[in-house]
Amino acid sequence: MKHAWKCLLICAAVVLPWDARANLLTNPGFETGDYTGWSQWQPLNTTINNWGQTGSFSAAGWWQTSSWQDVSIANPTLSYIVGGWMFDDVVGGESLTGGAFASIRVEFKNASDTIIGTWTTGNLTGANLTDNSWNNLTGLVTPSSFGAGITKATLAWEVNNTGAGSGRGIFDNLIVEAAPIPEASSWAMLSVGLLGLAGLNYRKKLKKIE
Ligand SMILES: [Ca+2]
Ligand SMILES: [Ca+2]
Repeated sequence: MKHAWKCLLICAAVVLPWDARANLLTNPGFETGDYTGWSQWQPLNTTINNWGQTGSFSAAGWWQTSSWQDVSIANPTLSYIVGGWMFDDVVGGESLTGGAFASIRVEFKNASDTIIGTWTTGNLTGANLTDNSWNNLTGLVTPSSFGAGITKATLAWEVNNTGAGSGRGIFDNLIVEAAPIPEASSWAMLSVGLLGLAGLNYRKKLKKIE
């Protein structure tokens, strides 16, 4: 039985593509302690917090700033998890108010950098976010549903305002990742493994009865 489990685990590790999928973004949780991997507009309006949704750091921006990163989309017909997490720091007096807002968006582009379609959280204020907690702003999107020819995506987070806004947009664990959908053949192989295990169990029981 021990060997059967070992066999199944090895089998699952080899055939299931779960291990292969990964967040396409570099430094998505700012765990380098800086903006490595990110391009920035108005970088003087950003800082790095020494706390985060996970890990030790998160990104913060105020007034007018944005930060973005390009990734390749290998297969636009797959489902992708996109977006990230935002904190509404009411207790720290940093909630977005007075016309300040923040957003996360993913622009899906063709090889000529033409935007084919955009996924976005929309413009969010403190009123849109749960106080003093990390808000999950991830979504599932199939890039090809926007149109043909998508080869890359740009994830951007932005903080802006319509006047005398205050507060900060606080971001962590941004993500562009192909969703874990094991291929049919993988499921078939795993099923064979499970059936094999069930068979071994059955034979063991028979032996006990004998
Ligand atoms: Ca982090
Ligand atoms: Ca709120």
